[in-house]
Amino acid sequence: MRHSYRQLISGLLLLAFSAMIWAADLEVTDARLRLLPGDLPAAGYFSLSNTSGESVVLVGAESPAFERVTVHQSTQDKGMASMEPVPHLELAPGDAVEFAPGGYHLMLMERQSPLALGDEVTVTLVFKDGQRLPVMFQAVSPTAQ
Ligand SMILES: [Cu+2]
Repeated sequence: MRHSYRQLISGLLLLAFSAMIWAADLEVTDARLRLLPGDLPAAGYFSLSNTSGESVVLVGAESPAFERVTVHQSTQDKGMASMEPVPHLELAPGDAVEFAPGGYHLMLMERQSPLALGDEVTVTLVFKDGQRLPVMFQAVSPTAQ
């Protein structure tokens, strides 16, 4: 009994340690969620930097607060604004990418419950190698950049 406890505890410590390494390798700052009225999708913006020695590939995101979250890129074609899904977004070691109006963004659809300005929402970024990075986004007004 005592033996299996010890194994359990060292297993947990190992888990905590790997989580710390992950968190140190990927850095997210300025995470905000631009709310639109009614059932319109919300847009998620942030900066992501890869401070690890290896490439990472963002393959998606999910949130308990929304039914669907997708990675999008806004584009301009002959003056027409549109957007397309981004199934893979690769960051080389030392690279950073900005999710901002007019470019990359998270599109969050079908709110599960009402959200107010200032609320905090967890969105988990999912990477190709299985890393999952939970990020706290703050709900901001539709006019915020
Ligand atoms: Cu979009």
